[in-house]
Amino acid sequence: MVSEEKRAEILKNLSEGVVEYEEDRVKEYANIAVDEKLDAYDAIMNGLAAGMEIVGDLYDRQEYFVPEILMCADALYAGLDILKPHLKIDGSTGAKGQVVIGTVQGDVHDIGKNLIKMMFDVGGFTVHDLGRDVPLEKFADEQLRTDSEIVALSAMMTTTMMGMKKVIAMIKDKNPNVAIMLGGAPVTKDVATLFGADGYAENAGNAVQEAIKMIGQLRKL
Ligand code: B12
Repeated sequence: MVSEEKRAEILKNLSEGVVEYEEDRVKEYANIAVDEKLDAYDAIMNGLAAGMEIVGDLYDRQEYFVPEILMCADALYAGLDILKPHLKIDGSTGAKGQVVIGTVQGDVHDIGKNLIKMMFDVGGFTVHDLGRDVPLEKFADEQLRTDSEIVALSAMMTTTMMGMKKVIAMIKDKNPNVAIMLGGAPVTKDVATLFGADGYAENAGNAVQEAIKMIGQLRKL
């Protein structure tokens, strides 16, 4: 077990490494996290993703602009590459099903979506990642093509979030037995319910459990 002091040091350096876009520092501390057997999920969410939250605040305050943010994202991904193979999540035994995932049309934010994708991967799902700025009908087409049980949609802007409602209608129209899950900063549980989604998760931590719950309900029908 890693000491509380060491854990704090690792998380601080991962977070600061992302904020200062220091890829080498992030890689160094991601490796230290692995050597010290710090839980990879803890390192990712409370280190790397926590750093990205600070980056968000700096962007809001106009201290950081697009170039800085992209360099911060590179640092985050460098850490993810090292930590992902060590990630273990509850119930990660055996295949769970298939999920189509993507960020909706007009929206290029994909850092959060990629974290969710990673959780599904590690959780034993087969993931069909459509990427970002995905034309709305493509979600319905890909669901039909792959016969996936779940479609997971991400949106980071209030404007693009509205596209989710259209996707839900399109998919339910073609195949009502698909569980649709929403997420992203502007999305709330109320929005998800209002749009007719089957599930919602605020972050990567509960996304897979929520998905497993949705599949269970689907199979009962
Ligand atoms: C990084 C970033 C960018 C990067 C994106 C890089 C990339 N490849 O993703 C760049 C610089 C390209 C960018 C561009 C723009 N951005 Co921007 N961006 C951000 C920023 C700073 C951080 C987002 C982020 O990555 N967070 C870290 C991740 C880990 O968190 P997350 O995305 O929230 O994901 C978590 C949860 O939401 C959830 N989740 C996410 N998706 C899903 C999906 C499912 C199914 C589930 C279950 C859960 C889930 O789980 C994730 C992990 O826990 C936010 C500010 C903020 N505070 O959010 C603005 C922000 C989202 N951007 C914004 C804007 C306006 C823009 C631009 C229009 C700016 C411009 N004027 O050019 C453009 C838009 C371009 C476009 N058409 O999409 C606004 C949106 C405002 C709004 N409410 O509509 C924000 C909120 C900033 C602000 N306060 O103004 N941006």
